[in-house]
Amino acid sequence: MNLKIFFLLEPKIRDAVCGVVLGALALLIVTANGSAAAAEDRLSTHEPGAYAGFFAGSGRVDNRLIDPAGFANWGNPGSVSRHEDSGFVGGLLIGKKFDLGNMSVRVELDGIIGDLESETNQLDPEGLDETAVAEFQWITTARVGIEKSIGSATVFVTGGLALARIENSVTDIDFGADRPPAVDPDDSFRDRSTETGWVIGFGAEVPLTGAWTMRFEGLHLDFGRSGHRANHSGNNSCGPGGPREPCPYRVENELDVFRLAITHPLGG
Ligand SMILES: [Ca+2]
Ligand SMILES: [Ca+2]
Ligand SMILES: [Ca+2]
Repeated sequence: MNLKIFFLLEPKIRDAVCGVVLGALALLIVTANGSAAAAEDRLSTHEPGAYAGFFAGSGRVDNRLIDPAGFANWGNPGSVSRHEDSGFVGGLLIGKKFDLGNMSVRVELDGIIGDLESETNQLDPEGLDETAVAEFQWITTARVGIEKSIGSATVFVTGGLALARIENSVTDIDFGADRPPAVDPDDSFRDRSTETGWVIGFGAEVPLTGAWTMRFEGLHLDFGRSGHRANHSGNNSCGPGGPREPCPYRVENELDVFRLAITHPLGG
C-alpha cells in the first residue's frame, strides 16, 4: 500500500491494517517454526556480517509542554501539560555484526516513520482555548550494541544517538462578544526542527526461515527539551505582574517504539 494513502486512512482502519501486518508476522513465526527446526544447520542468529531488514510495530509519543511564566495557565508558573498517544510505525534498518575480542558486537542504523502525534487542550485548564500538538515526522537512530546467544535465540542491548524531525506547536483561540472565535497568531507558535537525542533498546532474535531472522525489539528515545515563545508582540504580560515580552514555553519530546523486524544477511 502506498504509505501516503495509508496515513490518510481512518485511525480504526489503520489499527486494523497494523493488526493484519502483526498477525501476518506472527503467522510467519509459527509457520517458520517447522522450517527453523528443519534448518538444523542454522542454530543461532549470531553470525558476523552485514544485514538489512524492515520492521512494523507501535510507537508511543510522550510529550510535555512546560509553561514557566504561567502565561497559558494564568498565574500558575511552571505548570506542565503532558500528552501522549500511540500509532503505527514502520521502517528499514541496516547493520553489521562482528566479534571484538570475545564480545559479540553490532552497529545498526534505522529510519522510522509513522503515525506519531499527540495533542492536549489542557494548557489553560479553565479556558481550554490553547492546544499543544507534537508530531514526529521521521526518526533515525545510530546504535552500537552487544549481544549474547541463548540456545538458538540471540538477545541484545543497544544504545546511541537519535535524530528526529519534530513539529511542536501551540494554537491559541481568542473569543470576543462581537466576533467569531479565531486563531490568535500572536499567542501561538509552530516550530519545526531536527532534534538530537539519545536512544536505548533491547531485543531478541530467532532464526526464521532460510537465512531470515525475526526479532522483537523495544526502543526508548529522548530528545530533551526545546525552547519556544508565544506572545511575539509582547502585548500581554507573561503571567500576573510579569513583563510584557515574548513568553517562554519549553517542550520535552520522548518516544517508545515496539517493533517486529525481519532481517536478512547482505551479500551472501
Ligand atoms: Ca485565548
Ligand atoms: Ca490570546
Ligand atoms: Ca499576545
